[in-house]
Amino acid sequence: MDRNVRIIGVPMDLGADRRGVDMGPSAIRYAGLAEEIEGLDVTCTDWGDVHVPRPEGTDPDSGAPASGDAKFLGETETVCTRLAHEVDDAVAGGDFPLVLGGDHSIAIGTASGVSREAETGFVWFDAHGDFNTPATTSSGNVHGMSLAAVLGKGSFADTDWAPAPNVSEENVALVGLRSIDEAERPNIRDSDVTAYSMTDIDARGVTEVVGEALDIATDGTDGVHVSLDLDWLDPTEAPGVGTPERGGVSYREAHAAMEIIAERAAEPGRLASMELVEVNPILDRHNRTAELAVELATSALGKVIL
Ligand code: NNH
Ligand code: MN
Ligand code: MN
Ligand code: MN
Repeated sequence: MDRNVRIIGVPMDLGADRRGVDMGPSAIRYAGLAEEIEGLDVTCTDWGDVHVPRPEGTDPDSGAPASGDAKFLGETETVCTRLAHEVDDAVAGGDFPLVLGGDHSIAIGTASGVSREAETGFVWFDAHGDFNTPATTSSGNVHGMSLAAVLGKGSFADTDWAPAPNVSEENVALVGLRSIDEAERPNIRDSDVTAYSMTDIDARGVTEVVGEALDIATDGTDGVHVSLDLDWLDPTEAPGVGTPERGGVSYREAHAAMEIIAERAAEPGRLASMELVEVNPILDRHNRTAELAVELATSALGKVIL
């Protein structure tokens, strides 16, 4: 990594049902994130947390009637707007934003901040598509809608905070899918994103799939944002997530993916930003999912074995 890493925590849990994901930023810091980054001879500054309202005493229907079925949409907008400002500020200051969630709804803020002045491609590592809209969701949870929001799908098209200013569907690749809702599937199929399921990884191997995902995300863009939902990994490796799905990538496959990102992101500006989301310490075992998040981040930032 050729830039100072700016850590931005977002203790957000309004976009998911299981409580505890708001403690993700603390758990990832406790697992030694800053120390491990500095061990790579990369400087690192922790900017603390973006303020997030507590769900207690907050009305889930705050998103106004136009929100359809999306819980805490008003608060999500507030948090994502704050985060977008922080991420934009980091990029403008020449830093590399490393955002710690929190649930995946925060990606809406990261995306809007990082793409404010630059065409940005996305690689979205996840068991889920996060492609629901308020019209198709069955849970009402915004973390299952975050990528659709970034791309301005459904009623998100009518908001000024959700669609990211400079992200095109053609430059978005999802990797590792294995749990898509029935009503969500057409949203993905009818879009111009490229989606790789676990079946693709089985058939072609993680190296080839991630290489192709990076080709898509770098094609004509200024930089790539890596959004890493820890439920991308198999729950045997990452038990501390709210919605674990069997059949995810192994420990080594995850590292291989991050190492390819580091290799391909060597040109200045190529890797634009990264976020680590959905770590839930309450459901975790001895902080191992947070520790894994730290390991994968350092792999993406250039840690090599030899
Ligand atoms: N698809 C489901 C929903 O819309 C689950 C989403 N859960 C996630 N996404 N963890 O990454 O609620
Ligand atoms: Mn500012
Ligand atoms: Mn997700
Ligand atoms: Mn997920």
